[in-house]
Amino acid sequence: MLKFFASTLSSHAALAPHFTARPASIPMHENACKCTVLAKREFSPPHLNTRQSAPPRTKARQRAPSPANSISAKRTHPPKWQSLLLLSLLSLLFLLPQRAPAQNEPTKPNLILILCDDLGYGDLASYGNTTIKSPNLDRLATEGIRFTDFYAAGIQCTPSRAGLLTGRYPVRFRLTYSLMTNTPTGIPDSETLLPQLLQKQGYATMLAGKWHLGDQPQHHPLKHGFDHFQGLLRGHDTDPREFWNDNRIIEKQAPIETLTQRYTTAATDFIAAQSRKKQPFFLMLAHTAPHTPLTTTYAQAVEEIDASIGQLRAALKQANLEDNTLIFFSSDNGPAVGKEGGVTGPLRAGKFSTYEGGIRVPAIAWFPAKFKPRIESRPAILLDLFPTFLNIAGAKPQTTKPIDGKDLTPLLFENKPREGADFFFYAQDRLEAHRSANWKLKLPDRQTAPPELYDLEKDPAESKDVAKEHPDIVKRLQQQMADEQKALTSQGG
Ligand SMILES: [Ca+2]
Repeated sequence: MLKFFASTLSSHAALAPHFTARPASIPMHENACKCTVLAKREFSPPHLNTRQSAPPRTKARQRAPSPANSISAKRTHPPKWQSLLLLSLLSLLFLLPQRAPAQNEPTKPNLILILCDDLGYGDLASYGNTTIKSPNLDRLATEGIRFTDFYAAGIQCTPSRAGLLTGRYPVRFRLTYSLMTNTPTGIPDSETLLPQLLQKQGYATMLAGKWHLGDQPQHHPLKHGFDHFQGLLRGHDTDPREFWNDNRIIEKQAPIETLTQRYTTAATDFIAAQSRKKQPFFLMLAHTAPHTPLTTTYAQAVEEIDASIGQLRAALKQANLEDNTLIFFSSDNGPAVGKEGGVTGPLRAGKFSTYEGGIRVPAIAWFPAKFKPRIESRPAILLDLFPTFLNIAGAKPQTTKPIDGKDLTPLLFENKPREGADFFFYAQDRLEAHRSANWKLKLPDRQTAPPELYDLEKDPAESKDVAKEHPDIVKRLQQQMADEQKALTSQGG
């Protein structure tokens, strides 16, 4: 079954040969240099200007003096009635309302985040799968930036989503387990979520799909930054499977086989509505698939997600928003491995593990008007989307709390390195693994055993523990883990 994964991951191009040397349709810096003035005014990243160049100088300033103007200039004092008329006109101008924004004024980019539930690293053709068909995702990957070393923010649903929407390791606010039905725990009011800050930037916000950050009234997505919500408060493996439309339950037991299409329809309707309003939007499309239970095969569940991407792109095209919309596609954690689960490609273990199979996930960033297509092998993590999306929207995190994610706009827009090369991975509240550049230190499940060291560049499958060969590196990474825990404790969340 996994014959295609026999080759190592160190040569990602070999897994997806069609990604190599595809020319960008639009040169990345072409628009950037045209509109510096507006870029600084509208957004933080200077590369984000979209639709128009800086306003031209006024004709009066550009024009050489005409003979008529010269004659006027020779007059010493205009007649009194002319001065009065001028004063009246000026007064009238002050009384007029402020002008409405021009049609072609730059609009903030729309942000679409598509998050799958338990989609494995090896489940897509662009990541080496040869049995599941995903033409729409393949196209998204060839037109966008495909990450080879992208990490989830947790090893299971709730912590990963909490990290994604706050930009902070969820251990900081003790949301480290996936929530069950009717538990009092949920996303704390003290956390500021990405959609809340995007609302302040004038964005309309919608969650279509799964929330899983609490099912009590105070945890509802409409109370944490989403203007609209269509989907489930919990996983679809819980009973009852209530389907919500904003703050109302509209179906007590939503059939599993309808869910992907329902989320997709909600998402495309939202896109159409927003295009009519001409308001930027943040859409989080959080599929419950291909998490079990499934009413189809696993492959069909992934293929339905792929079809959903096709519908989403058709909706963007129909709304004429393709040039001003960023799509980020990823998964909340690795796949459940087993009969009904997905595949991790060459990676070790799966969901619930801090070996690569549990945390390394597919990730595609698509914004063809701005991103050059490429394969990106430098690591990044879902936590990074918080400061990245905020920067694109022209905002700062606006919180005094530490943010663990790093702004990826330099990496995405200008192919510059991400700030920081250290990534920490928690199993519930236990700091269990640390990646620093190509090295990964992994504490074993049995806490008495010594830590394992892997060179992910040479051995992405984590098959050969090289801790004994590199005691100095083990010591350095152990110290960094200890420092990280100390800092986290001293910051008090
Ligand atoms: Ca999950």
